[in-house]
Amino acid sequence: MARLTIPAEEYMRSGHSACPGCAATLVMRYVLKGLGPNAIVTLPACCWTVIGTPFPTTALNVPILDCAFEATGASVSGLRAAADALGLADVIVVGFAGDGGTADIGLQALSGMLERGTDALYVMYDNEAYMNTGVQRSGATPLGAWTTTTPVDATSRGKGEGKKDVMAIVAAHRPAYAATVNVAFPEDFLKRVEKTKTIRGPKFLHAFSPCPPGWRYPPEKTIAIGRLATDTNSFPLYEIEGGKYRITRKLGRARPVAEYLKAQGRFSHLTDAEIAAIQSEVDGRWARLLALETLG
Ligand SMILES: Cc1ncc(C[n+]2csc(CCOP(=O)(O)OP(=O)(O)O)c2C)c(N)n1
Repeated sequence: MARLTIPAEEYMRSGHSACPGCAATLVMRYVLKGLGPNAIVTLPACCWTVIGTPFPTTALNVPILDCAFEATGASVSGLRAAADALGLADVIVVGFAGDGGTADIGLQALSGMLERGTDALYVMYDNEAYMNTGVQRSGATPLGAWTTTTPVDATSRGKGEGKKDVMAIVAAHRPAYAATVNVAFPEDFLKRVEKTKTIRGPKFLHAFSPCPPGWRYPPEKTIAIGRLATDTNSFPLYEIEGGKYRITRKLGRARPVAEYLKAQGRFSHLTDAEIAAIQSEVDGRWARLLALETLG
């Protein structure tokens, strides 16, 4: 199989204010590498506004528009309309938001953008909690995870609910393209980004984004944790194009989910029985994904 050449150009500057080991910086770096210099990024309140735009500096070599927490999808549609009105057909509008700003408070705006058929890319970088404000649970926080609002104490065992299936919600809008990507697999990531450039209409990337302080693991383990997420089927890589599902990284045999969970402090309280329940939930999701791929 032909290997992809990763573009040498950088649109993210080396100076920024992310935590060490922050995968969200790699998500932005790979997205912009794949899109090139014509991107305009709109960001809501999230870690990335702090990482990228501490006044009066910027960490990006492309324009950035900050928007309200709930408004990314609307901001994307507005920027596309403005670019079209100015005859700037080459501009690539990118909405870039966290899981809280996408799966929870920004869901309505995202739905509107998808339903209107806005020709743009929306990227949800998923660190599985509201990290910027101190690790509060979001709809995308997985079952059993410790957060500051789902503590581990006499009355609580971490988050009691499962992770919201944002890809399924997006797929229900029948977008032009949607895919999951993971910073631990940069070539696959770049292929998905490059593909979005060839497709008109609304595109969505669900980007897995490990977070050392929020997930409680050492910063140098970000890529290893990212690999484990996909290699245990906790975060499978797949795309949906024209309604057809295709798994983009298929494993002979997945590793046990326990390996992924035990690498992170946020899951350190889980018993063997709780881990077995999470394994069976992961197995069920994987079987459903295989069935969706078979449906074609
Ligand atoms: C309407 C509104 N409510 C709350 C906030 C406070 N706030 C700013 S960022 C943030 C968390 C964002 O979480 P997420 O979207 O998951 O991104 P992350 O911080 O994890 O990168 C919150 C609650 C806000 N700015 N606006």
